[in-house]
Amino acid sequence: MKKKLIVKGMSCMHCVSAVKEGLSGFEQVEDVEVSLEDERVDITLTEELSDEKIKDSIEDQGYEVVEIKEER
Ligand SMILES: [Cu+2]
Repeated sequence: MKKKLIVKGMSCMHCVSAVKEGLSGFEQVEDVEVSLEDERVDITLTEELSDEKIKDSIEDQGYEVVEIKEER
């Protein structure tokens, strides 16, 4: 399962690692890919992880989640 997010506020590699690190704390997260240019965060999951938790994790780092789309 993949979740594709649009995230505002990421501006450099530090932001990318902060987002990745926050998400890697969830055992369901298998992989995280971030594109700064496109303001995208693609998360590969082994099991369902709620949008709420994903959103909280990223927003705790100081970034804004504007969209979450699910792909199976
Ligand atoms: Cu940054």
